[in-house]
Amino acid sequence: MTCALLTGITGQDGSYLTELLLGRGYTVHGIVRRSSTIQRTRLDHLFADKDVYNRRLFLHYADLDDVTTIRRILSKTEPDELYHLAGQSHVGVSFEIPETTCQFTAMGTLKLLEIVRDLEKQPRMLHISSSEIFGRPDESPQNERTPMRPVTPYGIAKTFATQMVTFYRESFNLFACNAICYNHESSRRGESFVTRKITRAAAAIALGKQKDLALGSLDGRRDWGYAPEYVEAMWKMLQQQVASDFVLATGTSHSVEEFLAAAFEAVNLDWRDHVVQDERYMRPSEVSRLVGDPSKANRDLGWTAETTLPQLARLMVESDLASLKSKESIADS
Ligand code: GDR
Repeated sequence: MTCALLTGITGQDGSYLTELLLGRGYTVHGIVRRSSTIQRTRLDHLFADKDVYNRRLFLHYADLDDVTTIRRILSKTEPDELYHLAGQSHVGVSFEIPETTCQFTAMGTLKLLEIVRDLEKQPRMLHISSSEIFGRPDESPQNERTPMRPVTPYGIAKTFATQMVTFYRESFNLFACNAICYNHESSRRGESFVTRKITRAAAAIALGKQKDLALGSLDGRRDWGYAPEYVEAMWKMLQQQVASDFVLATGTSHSVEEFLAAAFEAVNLDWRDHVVQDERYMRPSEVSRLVGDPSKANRDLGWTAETTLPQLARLMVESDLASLKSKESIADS
């Protein structure tokens, strides 16, 4: 049975990837941080499944900078594939906590590479990189050869991690690849990211539970795709003969305002009646012209992002409406 180890298993991508791997017959091990209130709701349905939890799905406690424990977990589980998805993933927050961001996102990745380098049985390794490495690029769309010019603490940390992965592949012969992911969203997206914040608010306003939505800049443009499709590409990357980096993107960018319009349209509301601008969500520096060129992934992985922005906004709003309504009915019963 093929065995995979995931860091960041409790996150959006970790949960979708776990479902995909279990569906393909893998044994899945996940590393989780020890804390008093662990957020594992995205995996609850798998924990409840007695044929899965502690039979084919196992959790292990470790912080990303706890080298001894991570080494022990890797030696014990001997995975064939290692998906490194964990890190401080909020760009806006990285301006407030740059040291923590670098500690986990940059140094955490280097520490993992060092452990893998010393292992007798080396797993194939995927690192989730980010479009933030391109920052304010000279060319648009960006591909795997576009120079990295990050402009945020998060982007700088990801650039370090990305270049280390390439370096370990080229110098120490590890099967290690970067999935250079553009924004990918879903109903499991954390509530502080702009898409989910918007879809939750649209649903809550439609149900009369909220009046306004406070946002930062609406001008930013992003290449937004649907997360379950991106984890499929990550898996495909580790099934290739040769380790290589891939841009995973839709190839189309939209503004925050366009996402707002699509989300509010799904509940027949006009976003202009509800959105207020709030300085707190403005960033000291913003990326620009980020849109990915996924041709290499199209060609070599046979992968294409299918879900369009209006479809994405609608499915997220519908999920938020359903979950708010079910909370309402539980409260009423
Ligand atoms: P991003 O996603 O920074 O691209 O990083 P996010 O959803 O946080 O921001 C997208 C754009 O929306 C603007 N914005 C706001 N953003 C947030 N979070 N909250 C607000 O209230 C708000 N108002 C406006 C932002 O300024 C920005 O322009 C995501 C993360 O998942 C990273 O981990 C990942 O690497 C990249 O995508 C690709």
